[in-house]
Amino acid sequence: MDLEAVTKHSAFHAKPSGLTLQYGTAGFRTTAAHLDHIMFRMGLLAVLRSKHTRSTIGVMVTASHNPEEDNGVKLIDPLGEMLAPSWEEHATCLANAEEQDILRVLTDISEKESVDLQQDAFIVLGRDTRPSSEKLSQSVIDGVTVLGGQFHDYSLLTTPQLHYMVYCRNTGGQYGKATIEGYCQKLSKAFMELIKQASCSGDENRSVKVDCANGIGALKLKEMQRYFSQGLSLQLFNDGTRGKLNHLCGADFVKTHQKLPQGMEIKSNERCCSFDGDADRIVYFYCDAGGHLHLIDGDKIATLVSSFLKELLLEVGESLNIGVVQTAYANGSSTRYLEEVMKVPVYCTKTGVKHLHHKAQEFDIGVYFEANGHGTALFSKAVEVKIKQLAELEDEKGKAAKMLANIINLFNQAAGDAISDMLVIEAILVLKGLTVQQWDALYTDLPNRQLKVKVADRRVISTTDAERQAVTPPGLQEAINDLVKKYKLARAFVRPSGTEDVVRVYAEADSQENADSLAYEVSLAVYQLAGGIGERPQSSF
Ligand code: G16
Repeated sequence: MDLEAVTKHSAFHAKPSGLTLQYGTAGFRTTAAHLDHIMFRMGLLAVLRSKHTRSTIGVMVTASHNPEEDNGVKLIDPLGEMLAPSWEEHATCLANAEEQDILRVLTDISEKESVDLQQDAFIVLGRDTRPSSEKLSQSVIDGVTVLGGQFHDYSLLTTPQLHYMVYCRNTGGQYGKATIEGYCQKLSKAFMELIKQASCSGDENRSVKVDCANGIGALKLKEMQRYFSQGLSLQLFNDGTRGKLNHLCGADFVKTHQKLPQGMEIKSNERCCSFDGDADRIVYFYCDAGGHLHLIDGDKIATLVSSFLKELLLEVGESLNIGVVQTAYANGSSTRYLEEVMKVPVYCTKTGVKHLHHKAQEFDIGVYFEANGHGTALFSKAVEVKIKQLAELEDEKGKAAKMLANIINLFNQAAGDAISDMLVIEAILVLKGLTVQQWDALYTDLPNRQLKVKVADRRVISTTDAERQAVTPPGLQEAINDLVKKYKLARAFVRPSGTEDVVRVYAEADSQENADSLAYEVSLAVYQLAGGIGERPQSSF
């Protein structure tokens, strides 16, 4: 390590005094103006991680669903997964070190993790379309190069595309080619093969309107559209040419506010979907003849995917171990439907795809989706091999196995991916001959409401039982329990966000009015017991 060079360059990326940040749900996130030092330091850390794992590591500059003024960064581990938890701690430590302590922290990490400093390091970078992203990714590159790391800058990419690139590079190309072309070809080939296999005509309307949140998803869909245009026609809205990123549009807005995105012309019963700012989440929706919005969120995506996979497995004659992973945000109706009607085991983890992904790896086939539309399906290596063998058969079994093999190729198994998930959903709808309305009718969501409460320090809230119970501050869980008792079919929980400086509140009940009241009352309890700041929670939405 050229310690002198690190010190010199670090001074160009000074940490604002008094600023403390934590590696949260999906890396560091805050206002872009406060992130220069974080980017430089994550460049340094990525080099150490790459030397330690002897693999390519990814660094993605994005704040995903957050407002345009924010930005963020996360590191991607060798198999396209989120950074290992022990290294998240190193990241937080390095991010918050005072200037004079940087070298000591770097040395500590290297010693603790037995990093061979002579080892080569290779980093790949991607960034979203935020105005601040290009400059911030230059700061990452400064950190990478000062520690002698080599790099490749993919520049504009969706987050899941960078996860895919990392996975491809570290598996010797077995998973796919680590280029945009490789990504487009792999997904579109699988999609077109699946469409060809459809025996019934299904929903003839193979066109979807896509709200791109004014983000990177629009650019990448435009780039990719020609590869599958014969199978699916897309109409893109909020493509970034006019509106602001994530503002009144995008998956997070539609899901949280339960409102149609602005900037989209929608006729009744048209199939629509929304991506988020970095295209790692997707939700579907349509408006009925009465103008009522029907939201089809991550829970219903998990249901559609797992029921399709279960059916295929039956046809293939394989009884594999399939599991669905959700979080506390999963609608109670979805969990009931999966367990009682579909007879699929369901598991609940903490929020954050890293937790869901990890749990899903325990199954032959693990389907994980957060209600917000972030998710994918994972297939064990043994399953992939077996299905590929069966796909060689020229009988009905072989036909089902071919379908399954294509579905395996169509999923981005490195990370939840709005583009890949959209193609999977579209293929399943065609293959099953389902309309979006029939899909929606699988079960009825319990009315629910999500709110945010500002508090002085959201860390005063700690939780247990996959975030379904608050441990601190004292009295909060008891207050929630008392409020929940007032309503039918009710449930509520609170948790500190890992991507925004707020406490999140979730409530569901037998009617929208009751879900709204419960969410409001729980918000007031948070405000009173956890040190609320600013305006008190409002009861109107
Ligand atoms: C990120 C994570 C998701 C998580 C979301 C909200 O999404 O990847 O797993 O559900 O943040 O997290 P929190 O409630 O802790 O703020 P994204 O799409 O913003 O990267």
